[in-house]
Amino acid sequence: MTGPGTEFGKEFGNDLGGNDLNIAIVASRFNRFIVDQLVEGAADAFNRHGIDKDRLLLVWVPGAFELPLVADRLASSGRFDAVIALGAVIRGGTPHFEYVAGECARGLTRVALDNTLPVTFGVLTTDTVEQALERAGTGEGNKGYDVAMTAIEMAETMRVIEHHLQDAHEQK
Ligand code: INI
Repeated sequence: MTGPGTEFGKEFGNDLGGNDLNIAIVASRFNRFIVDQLVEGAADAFNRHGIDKDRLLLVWVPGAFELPLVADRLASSGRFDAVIALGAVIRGGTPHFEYVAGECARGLTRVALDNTLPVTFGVLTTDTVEQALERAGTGEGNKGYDVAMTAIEMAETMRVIEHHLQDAHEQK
């Protein structure tokens, strides 16, 4: 946020969205006992925010590598204000980890930019199952909850910017 003496004609991006958002979650079944906890965390965030369940869609895919494709289809449908990707990629000493985690992150970034839509990254990438469980609710918070709140905030920011740009265009 801005400090004393800083002046801007407009400042956006500090607000949470309303409860009229349509949000899609795509979640991976790999390490499902962890991802289930992330889905619960996201559901808790929606619930606290008063978003009706009819506005929410949940799609399961086999693994984190499959998240970007379905996220892209949902994002390009025009039906959602944000897409949330949830998964758990655990190193377990294999180089496969780098490919799955890296391509998943790269793919989801592309989905957001190609569709100009908030896509939040709730894919845990950890060395061990214990670390993943900690971030899925048993320790320091729940990543699913956090990325759901980020999606709610980003959806509102995009909406506000859109209105502002539209108004500016009409006044020209
Ligand atoms: N998928 C995950 O979501 N997490 C993992 O830890 C994982 N590991 O370790 O392999 C994983 N692999 C499967 C991958 O996401 C794809 O489903 C598979 O390669 C088929 O495309």
